[in-house]
Amino acid sequence: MADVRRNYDIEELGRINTAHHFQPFSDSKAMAEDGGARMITSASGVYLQDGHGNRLLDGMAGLWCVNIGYGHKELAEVAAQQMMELPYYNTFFRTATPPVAELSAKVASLLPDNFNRVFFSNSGSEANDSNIRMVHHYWQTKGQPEKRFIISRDNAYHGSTVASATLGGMSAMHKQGGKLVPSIHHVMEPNIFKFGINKSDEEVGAMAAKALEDKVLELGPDNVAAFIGEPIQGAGGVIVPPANYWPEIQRICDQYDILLICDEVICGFGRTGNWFGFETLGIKPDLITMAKGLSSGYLPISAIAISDKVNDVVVSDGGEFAHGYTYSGHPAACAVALRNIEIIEREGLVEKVRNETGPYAQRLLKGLEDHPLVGYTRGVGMFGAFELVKNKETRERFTPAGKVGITCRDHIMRLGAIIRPCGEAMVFSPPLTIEKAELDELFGLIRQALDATAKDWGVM
Ligand code: PXG
Repeated sequence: MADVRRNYDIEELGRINTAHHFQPFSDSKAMAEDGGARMITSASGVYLQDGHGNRLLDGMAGLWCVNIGYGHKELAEVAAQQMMELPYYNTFFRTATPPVAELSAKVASLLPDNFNRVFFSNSGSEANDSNIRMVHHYWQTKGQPEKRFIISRDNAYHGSTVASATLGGMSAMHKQGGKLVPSIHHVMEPNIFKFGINKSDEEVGAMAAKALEDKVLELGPDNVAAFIGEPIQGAGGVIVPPANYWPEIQRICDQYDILLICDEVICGFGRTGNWFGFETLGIKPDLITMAKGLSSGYLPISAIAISDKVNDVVVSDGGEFAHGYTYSGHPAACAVALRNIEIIEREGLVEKVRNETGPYAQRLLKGLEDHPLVGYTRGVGMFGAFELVKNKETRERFTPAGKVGITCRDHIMRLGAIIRPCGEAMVFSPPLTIEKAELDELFGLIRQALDATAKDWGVM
């Protein structure tokens, strides 16, 4: 376990954090009343250390991103080396740097042969904004500017900027002014648990795919530019779609000449047991969003990968793409991402998840189905979810909505691990380096947390 490296005054830090830090996705008032934020001070492998000396098994890999686990010193070393040699130079106006060139080629080498070009941003949200810009650039260059609508799904998460929050399907975000781009439309998600009462998985898959086709016909196929989806929705609750869903979506996109964007921000870089979720789900995207596992979160960087189909149009006839960020292809972030990919390769993490620890984790997850609170489990590779229910037969939920998930989260934190509620679905997504013994520990704690939650809610 990592030492606490600095002699922090945790109480004082907590006080100034509460006073001055406006935290993302947090209710500052409620947090202050509950004693403020938990300070995480160091980490190693799959374990975090907090300011009060507690050790926590990080069942979420940070925010679904620390794929190689914590404490890889060589990433700090390549960042330091790059920052001493060249801390910054931009990639606008025909300049580049060695790390951005190398990372572009490396990312392209991980993708199917029809992907040969990569554009860089700094977060998943920005990358999705870039995808929207790219889609419009493509159809305008092709002389079909009326193809302008982008279709996404309810309960999708694609980011937090104005455009990416609109693209997402999170109603809480939309309610706070996060639905301002009028050309973005949403259709139902392929959620078996939510829509599958008295229906087969295939019926849910067919119904959700038909929702896309209906929307395309309603908007007019000549007006629809793109469809975006995570192969498996992450923040929505690790929604593993029915097997017939993506083949139908692919058919619809092909038939109506609609670009298909796979948001691989969570699924990418080994999470599903392949380098990318589109491989696991058998999807042929035209554009790909990546972030998180691209650098395992050690530095911020994201990318969109551009298929030859899109590239050939925008590069041959599109002229200058009037889009980019000051830090697109930041040299230190690129150097770190490059080494991160090398570590994933060197440690065989994709194969480990596919063949060894992924199936093991999924067996442990399935094993929770005998618990009175667990109404359904789902997962692939090294992530998954279990649904908390009051009644397993009817799938009746506890009321008020969302509260039982918080109880379960609080119990597991108290016991020494982090997993996260997405409403009533508890999700886990640990570093891909997690070992079987650590998975045993995680699921042991989950079971204890479930028992404690059941007691609190009067079930056991
Ligand atoms: N696409 C997907 C699929 C994501 O999961 C983004 C885009 C946006 O990435 P940035 O780097 O802009 O955050 C994400 C991010 C959660 C949670 O609570 C999930 C994300 C971010 C923050 C919280 O599950 N996913």
